Amino acid sequence: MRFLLLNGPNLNLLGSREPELYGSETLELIENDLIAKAKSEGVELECFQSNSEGELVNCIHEASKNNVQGILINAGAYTHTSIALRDALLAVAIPYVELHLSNTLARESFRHKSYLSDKAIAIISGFGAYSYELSFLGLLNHLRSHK
Ligand code: CA2
Repeated sequence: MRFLLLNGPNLNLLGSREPELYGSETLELIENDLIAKAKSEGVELECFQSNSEGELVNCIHEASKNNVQGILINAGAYTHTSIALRDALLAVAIPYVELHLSNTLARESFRHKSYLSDKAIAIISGFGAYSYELSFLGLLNHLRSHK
């Protein structure tokens, strides 16, 4: 099986700023841990981060050509603004899990709106870096039981 992990704007700064909010692990560490976890489950995990909405859309299009079966996405602030990302995910029709480090519903009201949630398999929010592992396990379980 092949999965894609997508990270949106500013998540490249993880580990360097605001550790009280987003934890002290770098994105590279989170990605490498998840690649190893995925490998142990027989899943090939591709990782991509961009601060640009268009690049994220292009990566979702590529996922469809590359036979990606599931997507884990932390779209960062684009979660709350991007109809383009929503449309891309719906266009390729690849099952996805929306994930967040923080509990977005416990934060400012502008973070309560998500353009991705209602079409996601599930939402994992608030477990810090562990949200990535939980999302991976949930997506894997979902796809194995919905063959
Ligand atoms: O909690 C999450 O994972 C978020 O997707 C993070 C986004 C935020 O806009 C969403 O509402 C919730 C912000 C990512 C910013 O990442 C930083 C990492 C380190 C230092 C500064 C920002």
